[in-house]
Amino acid sequence: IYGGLKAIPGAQPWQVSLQVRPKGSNQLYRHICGGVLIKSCWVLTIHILYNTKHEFIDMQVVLGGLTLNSEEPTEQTLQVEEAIKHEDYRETPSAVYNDIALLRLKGSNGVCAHETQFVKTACLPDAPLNDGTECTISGWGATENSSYGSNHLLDAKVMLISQEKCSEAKIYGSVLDDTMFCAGYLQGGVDSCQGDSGGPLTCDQNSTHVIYGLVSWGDQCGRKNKPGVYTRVTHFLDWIKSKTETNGCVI
Ligand code: 4AZ
Repeated sequence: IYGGLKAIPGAQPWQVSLQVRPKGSNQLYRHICGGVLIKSCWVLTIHILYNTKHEFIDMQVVLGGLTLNSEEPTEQTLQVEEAIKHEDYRETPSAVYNDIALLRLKGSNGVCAHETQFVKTACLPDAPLNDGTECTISGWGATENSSYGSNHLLDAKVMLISQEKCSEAKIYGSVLDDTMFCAGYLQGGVDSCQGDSGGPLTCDQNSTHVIYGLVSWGDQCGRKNKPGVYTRVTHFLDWIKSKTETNGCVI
């Protein structure tokens, strides 16, 4: 996150760190991208693992933590049972389309993550929000000071930018489609970046936090006229429901 601040404990309780290590190794798990807890056993994320051979990696998700290099008592670590990719995912040199995936977590009796002050689900949005709405992004990705990312979870406020504005020639031109939207500031500075991918852009809707976007792509980070591009979650509500069977924010 560029232009962010250290997240307050419990402020982003749906934030997931998706971590990998070589299969069967004793290596420490390494954070590769973000995700969002939407049900006790379901995490929403992006395509990041589409090219990974799952037989060669161990994957885990960590919930309820703020720092990557130390274990915190508030953390819950869960294994991934299944990764579901979107059938229409497509990547070109200039954009990523249908950039969404679901992870089903391992648990017992339908319970995986346990709700606490530090671990909660984000609700799915029920309708589009207005351009200019202020929303929140978070993650451990690259910052203006470190391309390696941040050890501490950072968050920042960004504004939803209209599709028309973001499709202007000096911004992203004609590559945008309705599976994505832009958010941030055209003057630059505050943005998501590499390592934040798959993580949340949440907004207030009817006094609840809804997961409105997933960090997807952009032309570098924090640059003037190159805001972050996010997967448009409202475009995928039927897809999400068909894969997870139900739409709710109760664990
Ligand atoms: C990336 O490389 C990436 N500024 C993520 C987000 C943005 C750009 C690049 C948005 O994963």
